[in-house]
Amino acid sequence: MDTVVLRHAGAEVEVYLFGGTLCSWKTADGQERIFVSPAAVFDGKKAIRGGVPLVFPQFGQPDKSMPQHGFARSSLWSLKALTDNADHSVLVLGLEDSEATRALFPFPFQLEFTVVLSAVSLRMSLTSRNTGDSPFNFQSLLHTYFAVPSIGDVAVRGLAGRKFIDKVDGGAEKKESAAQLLVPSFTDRVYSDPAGVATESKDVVVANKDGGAMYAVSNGATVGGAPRAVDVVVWNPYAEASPGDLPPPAFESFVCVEPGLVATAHELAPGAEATVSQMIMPF
Ligand code: TA6
Repeated sequence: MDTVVLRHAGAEVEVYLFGGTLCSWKTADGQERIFVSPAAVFDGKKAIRGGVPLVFPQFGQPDKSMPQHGFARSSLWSLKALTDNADHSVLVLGLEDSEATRALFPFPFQLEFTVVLSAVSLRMSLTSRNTGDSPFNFQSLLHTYFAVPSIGDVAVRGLAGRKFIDKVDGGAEKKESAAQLLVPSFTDRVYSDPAGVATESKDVVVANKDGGAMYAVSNGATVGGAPRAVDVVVWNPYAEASPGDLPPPAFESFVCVEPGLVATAHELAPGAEATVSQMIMPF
């Protein structure tokens, strides 16, 4: 399966054209920062388990006629641009509607996945553009699998006070009271802002619960060019919810922190675009 490798100042990312899935980010010290399951299937049919799967036009499976998390992560993307300058190197992949996608989602669209690699950071953004003349509803998300030494030692800081949907507790709506979210067991939460209140980004730190920070993560979203409250999903299945291509103990080695427009479906007007972005700085 074809990949594109981007290098800058000793750092390197590798992105599969299949799914547009970024499957490796090595910082200049050689450390791999992105998790991919040892049992990931690379058959060009099934979405790659791990990396940064691109979720569009649905999150989960509200439309049962469409695959879980939509079709973007199991479609063949094309290379649109590769550019370099002193500060960073940029890769742009594209996906647009086809007969296959229109059979599932009857609207013209263009997606762009942009990767900006610098010596000290990785910035990703998924832009969805409505290229038709009718509005459509969509969800989109960057499903980032962060490599960690041990999920039991992970804390996610910065979500205190946020509302979240607890998918492990029947979708109950709760409010985060902890200064740092620990992930000691199966966790599947969608953090969102009170409707119509916040437009700011949701910046978090993925850390060791006993202290040291691992990743500073800035998450943002826009719809129609205006900032929109980004949602952040935190997931780890532990053994009990691990899918077949993620056999235990693989769950030990990652935490998913996923920026998206997913708490509700969003309408995109003809000609408008929406972007979900994530900027990661490892410590
Ligand atoms: O982002 C969390 C989540 O929606 C979980 O509910 C779980 O389904 C996970 O995505 C993985 O989904 P997948 O379709 O990749 O197995």
